[in-house]
This record gives sequence, structure tokens and C-alpha cells, in this order.
Amino acid sequence: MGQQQSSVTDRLAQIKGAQVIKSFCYTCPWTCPTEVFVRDGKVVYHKGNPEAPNNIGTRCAKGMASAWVTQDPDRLKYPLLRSNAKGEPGEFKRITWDQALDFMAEKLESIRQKWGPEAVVYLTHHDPNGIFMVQLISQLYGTPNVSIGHGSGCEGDRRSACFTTFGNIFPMHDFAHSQYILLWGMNMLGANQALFESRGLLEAKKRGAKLVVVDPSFTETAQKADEWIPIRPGTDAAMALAMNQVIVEERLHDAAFVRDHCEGFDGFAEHLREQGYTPDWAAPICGIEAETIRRLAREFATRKPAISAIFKGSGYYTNGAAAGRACYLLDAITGQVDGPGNLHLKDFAPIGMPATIPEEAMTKPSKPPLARAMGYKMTAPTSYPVLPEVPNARLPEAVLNDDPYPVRGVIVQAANPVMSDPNRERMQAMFAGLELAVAVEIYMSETALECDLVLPNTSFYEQAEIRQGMWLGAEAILGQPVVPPVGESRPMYDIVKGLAERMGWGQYFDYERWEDWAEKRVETLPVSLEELKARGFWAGELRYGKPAQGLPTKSGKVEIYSHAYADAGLCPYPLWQERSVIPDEAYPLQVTHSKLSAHCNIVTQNNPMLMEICGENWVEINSQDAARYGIRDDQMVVLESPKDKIEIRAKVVEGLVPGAVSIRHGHGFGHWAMGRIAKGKGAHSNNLMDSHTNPLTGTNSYNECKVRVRPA
Ligand SMILES: Nc1nc2c(c(=O)[nH]1)N[C@H]1C(S)=C(S)[C@@H](COP(=O)(O)OP(=O)(O)OC[C@H]3O[C@@H](n4cnc5c(=O)[nH]c(N)nc54)[C@H](O)[C@@H]3O)O[C@H]1N2
Ligand SMILES: Nc1nc2c(c(=O)[nH]1)N[C@H]1C(S)=C(S)[C@@H](COP(=O)(O)OP(=O)(O)OC[C@H]3O[C@@H](n4cnc5c(=O)[nH]c(N)nc54)[C@H](O)[C@@H]3O)O[C@H]1N2
Ligand code: SF4
Ligand SMILES: [Mo]
Repeated sequence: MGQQQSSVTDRLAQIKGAQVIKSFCYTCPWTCPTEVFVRDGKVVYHKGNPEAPNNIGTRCAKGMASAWVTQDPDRLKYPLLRSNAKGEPGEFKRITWDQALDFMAEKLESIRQKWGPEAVVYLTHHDPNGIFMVQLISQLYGTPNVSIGHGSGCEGDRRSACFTTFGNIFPMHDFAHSQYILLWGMNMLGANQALFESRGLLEAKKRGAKLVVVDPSFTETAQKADEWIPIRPGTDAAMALAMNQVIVEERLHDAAFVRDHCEGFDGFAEHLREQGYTPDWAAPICGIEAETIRRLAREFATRKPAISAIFKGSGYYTNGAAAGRACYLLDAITGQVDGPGNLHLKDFAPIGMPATIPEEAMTKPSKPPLARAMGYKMTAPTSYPVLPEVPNARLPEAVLNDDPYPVRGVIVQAANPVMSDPNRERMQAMFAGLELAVAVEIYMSETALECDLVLPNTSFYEQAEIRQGMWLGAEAILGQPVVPPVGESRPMYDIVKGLAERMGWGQYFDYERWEDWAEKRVETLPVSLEELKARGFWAGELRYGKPAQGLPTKSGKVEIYSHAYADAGLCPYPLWQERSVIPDEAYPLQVTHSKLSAHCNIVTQNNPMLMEICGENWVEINSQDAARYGIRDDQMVVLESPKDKIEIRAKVVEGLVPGAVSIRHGHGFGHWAMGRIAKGKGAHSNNLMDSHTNPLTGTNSYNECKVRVRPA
């Protein structure tokens, strides 16, 4: 098949008179390998790489529209320095790269002198080549505060659940081989994950697998499901614990698997009994009948291979860490871990670091990372037991109150916390309070507007990168520059090289061409750079059955009993707790969020093709609630929380739990910066919420918010 497909590539290249370069898409975090067709320095066509297991040649609408980024007139072209007072929306003047890097190096040095290296934080999400900055700012400069995975802004709860249970930070999903798929708010056909996973889900369904979607909303995925379970928001932990209880009580668990590969099954059985986590207990909490919970538990335990999977749905609340663990414990006690058709414990490719820094040149941090120092002050250690990343929404405490210690510099790359984190006002106040705020961006983003220095970054079409591929097995993928940089924009490896030269560390970043560092990074891979360039990816063997080989948890086993929790003085088994914000008479509706298929986060709203498909966001409201509050379909409404209000279009739907509203892609629209197409379209919802974080993981809790609604 590969050969046949690649001849299609050759024919297309001939017809288009174009050169084909293997690369990958980074419009969303799933990084599909691609073939990019280039003629006269322009992208004339691009498609999925047919040989790559991630996407098998397919792409989504966002990826198909992505080459716009190489020609968007609103892209940042030059380094910019603020020319007005902090706290006001920035006015900027153009400066040279030399001036920009001198300014940044001097500020970094002065912060280190005054406050220590830990007073600088580096945040990135959409993180091309963030690893270069991590090596500079963490290993050499000496701050422990780097967040390259953006865990607390995103899926910290899911990662922590997977990490504490299976010792793996990145769960993937072998849906293609499943017989029973239980998704807890994971909207695979709306907010798509890796494309082979979405395709696998649909293939499994065609084969006769059962798909059950637990979600307050009748989502794109629920619409394709055999059964939609309209759960009350923030109550997944209760339902999942009750399902565990049925499986244990009726001895439907996998006795051999829990004996050989798990720690703590008997203790968990006791815990469920003691706490009284039965379907009758859970039913009124979740709004799901006890008999349905019982039936689903029995089905899940007996129709194998099965998978119980989560993404952000359960993690949007302050009780999301326990919910995530409870959902994964269904996989654990039924022995459905890392086999074909199960939750898959991803293997990672051994990609080397770009810089070799000798031990004696490294600066050891003298203070603990913020994730530890800010930790939940429960019992003994003050620490987030399970997520070693900067808790974003609490960063203003360090900047504005010096709690737990002063932070004075923030470097943000390819993330936009002023728009994506809860409580915009607090984030803006934080940026105003910094001695150095730098945005490395492709647009003048809402966060860049608050910064001192804005550095234009190349897009993924204009730079090289080697990174982990988003496939079940180990995989390395290569992104290659296919067109020249827009304006004077630079890739991170050049920005870091310029900074390192000024800060006395130039010898560690002494590459001339990108191939120089790339050669080094692939030394540890069983493939040469030439082979990677020709094929675009390297994929290792797909391995199943890791629990039998020992897991990187403290016990080496699947931890039903979590040592990480126990060591932090917490209950080692999941406990049910109410979330923080409960609707009341004044604000009777619970906010939920969900993403849209034609957009990715706050990345795609300046793309005219995607905006033509979906040009604004909206709020969904159940028809009963709409009638109660006098709301008509397609009408503009005011959504008001105790903190702020927004005007947004309403869609009246049947498929939503009464008492909840679903703001679709609420953080991604209503831009007041970015570009001409994005600006002013739709409504931005994140200032409705206060800065709630999950007490165990430090993750932002975007749905901790209650509102009332009225016609605008
Ligand atoms: N097209 C597209 N794809 C994307 C993205 C994108 O922006 N667009 N973003 C990417 C990123 S960064 C991420 S993190 C992932 C996120 O992937 P998902 O987590 O699948 O996406 P979301 O839309 O954030 O939330 C999923 C669902 O959770 C439901 N939900 C809300 N509250 C609850 C609850 O209490 N219980 C349950 N069971 N469900 C609940 C919502 O109704 C929604 O349908 O998607 C990635 N893929
Ligand atoms: N209310 C609400 N809030 C949410 C969510 C939600 O569902 N609801 N989802 C949360 C989730 S899951 C996530 S992951 C976060 C995402 O939010 P963030 O982590 O802040 O990041 P992104 O949306 O990925 O991208 C932000 C910035 O990256 C820039 N960018 C795009 N490509 C490049 C590039 O190649 N180089 C550089 N330097 N910059 C680039 C864009 O211009 C944009 O300003 O939002 C979170 N916030
Ligand atoms: S899934 Fe993500 S990486 Fe793949 S084509 Fe779509 S936007 Fe690009
Ligand atoms: Mo995310």
C-alpha cells in the first residue's frame, strides 16, 4: 500500500511541478506527518503522509487549511519592544534582533542577581522546539520552573490519573481492536485526538463494538454512540466508583490480573464498601438510574477487549483527579490495560537533547519548583503529589504576592494564558507586575499585548523540529522548513543560540545549520537524519502487555493503591468530593465547555477558510431551560457569572442535561488581538471563571463556574 500511495505522491508532484518535502502538521498537538508540495518558495499543496501510522495519509479540516499561516498578512514580522506603560494594552516599536536579544539577556541577568534564577518561568504549549529554551533556562540559568507540556492549562488531571495508576504520563487508545468503548466526555469526533484513534473508533463500531458516551452534552461522538449517558456535570467520579463497586461486588474483576499485576485490589474493595459507593448512592448524584450504572458495569467487565477512556471532560472540575483515577481503575480491575483494544501505555522514542551540557556547567536549582512549593497544604508535604508542572492559574500569587517565592520574569512561547487560563483580569495583572515578560509568538496575541518584548517565531512550515510522534508505539517525527521564514521571524533554536551567546553559554548551542543539531538528536535513534528526511518519521515496534514486564510506578505494578497519593499523606484510593462551585438560585446554571472540530484552541481563528466553516462560537441551552428563561434559538443572550458577563449567540437544544449550558469553544473566540479576521468574532468566556485549580494536581478547573442567562 505504501508503494502504491507514494507513486500517487510522485504523480501529484509531477502534475504540480512541485518538490515534495516530508514534514508534519502542528496546528494541533496531534502532529500528523505530512507531505508538503512546494513550488517557487510557496506551499501549493499538502497531504497526510500515507506511510505514517498516526494518520495513514488522512488529515482534518484544520490541517488542510493550515498553509494559510505561511501567507497571513497579520503574522508578526519583526521583534517589538513596548513603548508605553505596563498595565495598558501594549504599544510597540520595531527593534532589531540584536537589540531584542541584548534586552532579554540583560533582564534575565538582572532578575537572577536580584531574585534568583527560580524567579523566571518558561511556559509553552504549542511548543515547537521548546526543548532548546528548556536546556538554556533550566539547565544553565537554573530555574526549575519550566512547563513544556502545559499540563496545568490542559490535561493535568488525565496525565496525573494515568501516571499515578500506570506510571505513564501519556495514555493512548487502541480503539481499532476494542469490543466495548466507554468514553467519559471524550469527544473523539469533535475535539479529535490522533486521527488513527478517531478512525479506529469508527472502524470498531462498524465491526459491532459497543460505544457508550458519558457526557452532559449530546456531542458529535454521542450522536454516533449506541448509548448516550447524560451525566450531571462534575459527577463522573461517583458513577465510575459505583461501577467499580458493582464489578468488585459481583466478582466480575480479572482475578489473575489483579493478583499478578496490581497493587491494592483488596484494599480498594474494602474502601468501596466502607465508603458505600454503590449505584443507589451514585444515582441521585449523577442523575443516572442505579440500574443503568449496574448494567454498564456488567457490560464493561464482560465484553472484552474494553476501554474506559477520559480526556478533559472529567478534568474540568476541582474533583477531576479522583474522577480520572476512578475511570482508569475500571480498566485496571478488569485487566484491560495495554492489550489490543485497551488503554495503551505509549512508548516514547529515544530522541536526544540538542545541547550537551556537562554536569559542572549546570546550575542546580536552589529552590523547589513552584509545583511543589505551591502544593496543596493538606498534611505533611506541601506538594501537588502528582503533577510536576507550574500551576498556571496560581502563578499570579508568586508574581503579585511573592507566595511561595517571588517570580519576576515570564517567557511565554506558543501559549496565550491571558485568553486560555481562567480569570483574564488576574492574568493581565500578573503580566503588569513582571520585570520581564516575553512572548515568542506568530501573532500579536492577547498575551503578547501585555508583554515587554514580543519575538516573532517561525511557524512549523518554516522551521525544523524533531519530536515524539503521537502513535501507540515509539515514534520520532521530523518537521522540515519548507518555505522561507515570514518577515524576520526566527525559530526557537536560533533565538536560544543568540541568547546563549550573550549569556556566556554560546559553546553549547554552536550549530550553524539545523541539520547540525538534528544529527545529534537522532544519534540515539535507530535511523539516520537522511532516512528521517526521506521518510518523515521513524516508528518502532508496537508493544502490548507492559504490566507483565513491570511498570515505572513505585511498586512496579498497576497501582490501584497509589503510592504517590499515600506518600503525600492522601487517601491512596479515589474519594468522592463535590466540586467547588454549585449553581444556586441567583446563578442557576452550570457552565460546561467543549471544543469544536473546525478550530484548535486559540490557534485557528485568523484562518479565513476555517472561519468560513465556523465563524463564531455559541452557547447551547436545553429547551426546558430556554423556555424558563425566555431564550429563543439563535438569539443573542447575556451569560452572567458572579464575576463577569458576556454576550453570545444561543442555540436551543434537546441534547444537553437541564441545568447546564455548554459554551462551545469558549476560550477560542472573542479575540481582541491576534489578527483582522479573528478580532471581535464570537465571545470569550474565560473571565466568567475565577482562578480555581484542582487541589491535587494544580490543573485549571475551567468548569467551576455558575451563570444566569437572559436575552440580550
Ligand atoms: N478539533 C479540535 N481538536 C482538538 C482540540 C481543539 O481545540 N479542536 N484541542 C486539543 C486539546 S488541547 C485537547 S486537551 C483535547 C481535549 O479533548 P476533549 O476532552 O475530548 O474535548 P473537550 O471538548 O474539551 O471536552 C470533552 C467533553 O467533555 C464534556 N464534559 C463537560 N463536563 C463533563 C463532565 O462533568 N463529565 C463528562 N463525562 N463530560 C463532561 C463536554 O461536554 C465535552 O463534550 O482535544 C484536542 N483536540
Ligand atoms: N474555557 C476554556 N478554556 C480553555 C479550554 C477550554 O476547553 N475551555 N481548553 C484548555 C486547553 S485543553 C488548552 S490545551 C489551552 C490552550 O491554550 P494555550 O496553551 O494558551 O495555547 P494554544 O491555544 O495552543 O495556542 C496559543 C498561542 O499559540 C500561538 N501559536 C500558534 N502556532 C504557533 C507557532 O508555531 N509558534 C508560536 N510561537 N506560537 C504559535 C497562537 O497565536 C496562540 O496565541 O486552553 C485551555 N483553556
Ligand atoms: S489532527 Fe491536528 S496535526 Fe493532524 S492534520 Fe488535524 S490539525 Fe493537523
Ligand atoms: Mo489541551
